[in-house]
Amino acid sequence: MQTYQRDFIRFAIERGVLRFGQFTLKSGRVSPYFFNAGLFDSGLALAKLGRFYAAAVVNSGISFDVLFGPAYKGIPLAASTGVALAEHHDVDTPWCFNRKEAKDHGEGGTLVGAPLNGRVLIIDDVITAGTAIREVMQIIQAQGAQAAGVLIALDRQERGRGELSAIQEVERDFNIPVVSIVSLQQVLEYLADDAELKQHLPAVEAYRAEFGI
Ligand code: OMP
Repeated sequence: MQTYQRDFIRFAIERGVLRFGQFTLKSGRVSPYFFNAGLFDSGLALAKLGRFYAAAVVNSGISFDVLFGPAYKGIPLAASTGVALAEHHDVDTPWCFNRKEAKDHGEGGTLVGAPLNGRVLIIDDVITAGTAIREVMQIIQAQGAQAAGVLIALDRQERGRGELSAIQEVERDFNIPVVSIVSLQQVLEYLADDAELKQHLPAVEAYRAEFGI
């Protein structure tokens, strides 16, 4: 695990973004942990978050032309990643996002920001079963653009439709890399090293045995 990844897990736990308890997921699975990116809810938290995403973009080596933040949660994530790439990595990258509802006045349409052209790096929060990200791929394909990869904060390393993880299925079906700031494996390592958080390990490991890859 790299230093920025350990720092990210600590930061997510401190902000209450990564929590332990009992949570029903979109997929219907009942999970002993949840990652709520909406709780990076201050200017400083968002600035720091953008730096973690930007570090992961650079670390991934993925080349792309435009950042895309899917509505709603992906929008501040892509925006803060773009800001951090400019401020901390000297890279000025175009970025854009979609609306969920088409607008029929003003600039119109469902896309806002830079044109959704060329190689697109999708910035999102979490992939569990892969439903949300498949919808995003349709938006990109409809524009005639090409997905270059997906960057998320947490890879929950769960099975998708079959035996592969949802992320491995997306990588296979769309022939693109999916990278994350951290994965469940790294969260487990972090928990194991922390005297207080260790108590959550058995539940998370049991969940992983049932739904994980
Ligand atoms: P899938 O569409 O099943 O891949 O689920 C991804 C979405 O689930 C995310 O975009 C979130 O809205 C939500 N989610 C979280 O935000 N954090 C989690 O830890 C788990 C989920 C989830 O419901 O699976």
